[in-house]
Amino acid sequence: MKKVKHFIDGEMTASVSKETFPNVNPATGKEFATIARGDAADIDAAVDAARRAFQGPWSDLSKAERLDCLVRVAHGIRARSEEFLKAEMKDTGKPRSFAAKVDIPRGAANFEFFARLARNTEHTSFHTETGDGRGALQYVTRHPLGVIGVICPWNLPLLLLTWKVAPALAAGNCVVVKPSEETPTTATLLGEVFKDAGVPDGVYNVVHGFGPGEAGEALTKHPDVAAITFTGETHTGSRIMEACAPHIKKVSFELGGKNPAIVFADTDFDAAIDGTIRSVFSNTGQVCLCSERVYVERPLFDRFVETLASRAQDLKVGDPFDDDTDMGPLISQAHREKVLAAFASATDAGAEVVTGGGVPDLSGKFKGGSFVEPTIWTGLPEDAAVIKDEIFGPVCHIQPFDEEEEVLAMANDTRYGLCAALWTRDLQRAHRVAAGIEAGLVWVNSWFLRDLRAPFGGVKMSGIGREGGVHSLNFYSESKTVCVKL
Ligand code: NAD
Ligand code: 6OD
Repeated sequence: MKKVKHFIDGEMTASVSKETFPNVNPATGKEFATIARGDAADIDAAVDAARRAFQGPWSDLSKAERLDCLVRVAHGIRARSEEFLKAEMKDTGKPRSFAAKVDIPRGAANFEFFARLARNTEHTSFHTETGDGRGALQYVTRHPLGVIGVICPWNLPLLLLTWKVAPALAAGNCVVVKPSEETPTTATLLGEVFKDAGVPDGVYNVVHGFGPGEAGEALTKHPDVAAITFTGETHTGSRIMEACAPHIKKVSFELGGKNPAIVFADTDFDAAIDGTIRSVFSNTGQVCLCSERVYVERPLFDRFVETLASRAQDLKVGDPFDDDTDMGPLISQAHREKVLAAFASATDAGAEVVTGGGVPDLSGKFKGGSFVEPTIWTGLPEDAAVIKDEIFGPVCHIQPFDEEEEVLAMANDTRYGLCAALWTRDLQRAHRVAAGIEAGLVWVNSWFLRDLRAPFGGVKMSGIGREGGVHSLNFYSESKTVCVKL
């Protein structure tokens, strides 16, 4: 059986302990590879390699040479894009229709984008009056932090990993990545690409394994890791923050969400339906930006619910490798149990199940996959658990509203604050509601439309800090102000 190994100091290596665990295809439930199970000893080796690369070969290169390396990595991903695509589809069960458009192209684009951005960053300077007619010149330089710990989730494995690794390296650091235990393969393939691109050994390291008490926790606690960049669940973020506290490590957190979509009666109906189908069901609802709470102005409510349900029923659920498939499985049986528990909780709380609510009847090898049906509920009170807690599955609840103030209050009544989608033709209202929404990102008449320069991140329990453009480069570096009396 295929073995997925760590990538440490430019070499594919087994765990010091020799322990492994299974890699399961969520579309079939079948194990297809074993994964090295890293612990503190493997993290020590990876951090040591990264520290040596940072103190030597990586920092010895000029900035232009380092950024050229990143461009070669982007080319390397593109040259092997079919291999990356198949690996991502097998690890996650995501359909080709999504992964080929989103995950893999963004993996390459992240490297090119941050290489270009870092090439064009400018230093700031100030002239300060000193009262003696001569003044002082203050200039600000930026410096890498050293070794960065990168901890990633399973929902967009290559996209989110490269979204962190590319700016960290562009700012001059070296990295140790702990991918999700569910999705190890593309992180490892990327090691081969780094090697082929001639990037010095130790600049990019990968240690596989679990979080609590194992590789993930060891990375957060390692004294030579200067900062942790993490995307995942809010609860995990709290654990990581505690682990980072003793060394006052910098943290950047992209966490959970319970995102609202608000549809006003004046909307372009077809656009709102198309957008909401995407924002609820893309990647089987496993995008942190997905809308799990949909609010529809009452005059449009019945028509919207009926049309969205009919479109959800048309989604083709099944084989990720079939070009026509719209929705693959959830990431694992364990996650399916969690989503099915939410389905049960919704019906217990009195939801009307407009469509879905169960497991699709798939035949052959997909019988063992962790599939659920695209699901839509109505009729729940706003304090129902499934309206409060992130489900991370292909499901939404649709609530009617009458007044703008009322819908803003419902949209903001959550501990999360990642994003929102507004659907309206009234741009004055769009600006007003966008201003009132408590979230880091608001899309108007669109969803997941990305400009990599824009700050990305959440408020409240959806995260700390911003990624994107210079915000990423600033997180992965520290400024130094030099004041020269003239
Ligand atoms: P998770 O928090 O369970 O795991 C994420 C990573 O953290 C994994 O690599 C895991 O091994 C590691 N980990 C777990 N416990 C750890 C610990 N104590 N110390 C160190 N590492 C630890 O999240 P997940 O289930 O992989 O991903 C789904 C979650 O991620 C959802 O809540 C989703 O909203 C969130 N997410 C947020 C964003 C965003 O941009 N805000 C993007 C994607 C996913
Ligand atoms: O597009 C991105 O850069 C990004 N960070 C997306 C996050 C999606 C969450 O699942």
